[in-house]
Amino acid sequence: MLSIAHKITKSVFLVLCLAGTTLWPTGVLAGKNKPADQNAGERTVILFNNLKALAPDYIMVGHQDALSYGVKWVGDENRSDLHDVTGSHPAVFGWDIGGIDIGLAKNLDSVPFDQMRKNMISVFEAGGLNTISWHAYNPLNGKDSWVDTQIAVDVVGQILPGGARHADFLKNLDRTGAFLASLRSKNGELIPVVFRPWHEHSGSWFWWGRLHCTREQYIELYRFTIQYLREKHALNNLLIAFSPDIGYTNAAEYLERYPGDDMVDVIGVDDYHSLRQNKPGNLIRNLEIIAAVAKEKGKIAAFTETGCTNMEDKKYFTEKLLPVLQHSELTRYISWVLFWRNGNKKHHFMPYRGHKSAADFRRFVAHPMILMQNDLPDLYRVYPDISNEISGTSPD
Ligand code: BMA
Repeated sequence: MLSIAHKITKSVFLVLCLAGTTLWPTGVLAGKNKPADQNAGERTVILFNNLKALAPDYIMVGHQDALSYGVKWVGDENRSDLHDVTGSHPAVFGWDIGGIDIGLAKNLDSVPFDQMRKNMISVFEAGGLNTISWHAYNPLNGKDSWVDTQIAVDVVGQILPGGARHADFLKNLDRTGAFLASLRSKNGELIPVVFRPWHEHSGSWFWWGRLHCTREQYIELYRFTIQYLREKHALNNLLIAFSPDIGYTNAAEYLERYPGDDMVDVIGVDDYHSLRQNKPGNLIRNLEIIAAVAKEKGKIAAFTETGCTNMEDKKYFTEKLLPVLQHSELTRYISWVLFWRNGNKKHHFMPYRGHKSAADFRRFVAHPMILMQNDLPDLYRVYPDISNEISGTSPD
């Protein structure tokens, strides 16, 4: 016999299930594709679908730490180097939470986490896209992500379930999860974000890189991380980005350590090398491979990190990058390009006010395919056709 309490609980559960099933097909999400997380929140589903709808025709500009600092300034309110140069912030805002995992108040590049959270929420409120990378500290010794590329270190093996240091990893993951769970809009709703953990694993400069773990260990690390954040921290706001570095020449090589379609939403690549080495053909190939994989899997493709060191090439944007991005239907399918940070005059990947490549960047963003924040509608709303909401001229 069921107790009364059980009966009530059971009927409440049934009502919730019914509400859930009727809401999904008839509400705003009707006909929408679901992200990898089958329990993704409504805004996250909307974002995923809007990004897919924009993918064939537009490429958004992203900049790491755009609102946190630039060359010769730190922490100014509502400022970015790109705004100084073009009158608009970028469309995509990159952040890094390396350091949250060991309880620091500032990330590895000195950005205070409280300020980062506030800025991320304001990006969401303005309808823009946040993407988070994670230069995770080494849970064995508390040092940063970088290790010797020639000498294998066994960190991953020890922090996986059953490993001697698993409990230490969980502590770090709990701090990371708590930060992600604190990213909430005014009404308390989790804001959708792209989360890009364990990046550039095809190289060996990070402790989770190729030399330092097996394929199986890497995949287990990735899957464990995402499942733990989704389940233990109830995060239903994450679009997950997979982003190896260069080093693949076909889809099978690209997918060698792929953690699975149920984990990943964004098929990415970090490539600083191809243009630096004057090999645009390699970049075209790398982007075409990720775009083809993304299309085939019903996912998003993104150029998750790049940049020209110190903007030494004055025509980088219009003469090097734009021809690559425009090259084919596949390269044009890329959703965004994230340029790395403007740390200082000796370490920056974007122009700043007065810089010699500012004019070239202004010409780049004037291209109808290229989107800055000013061109974009709110990415968290449903539109009959989001392409009609883009400011300026059509891409054709
Ligand atoms: C690197 C450099 C470092 C920085 C790190 C994480 O490429 O920019 O200065 O600490 O990324 O942002």
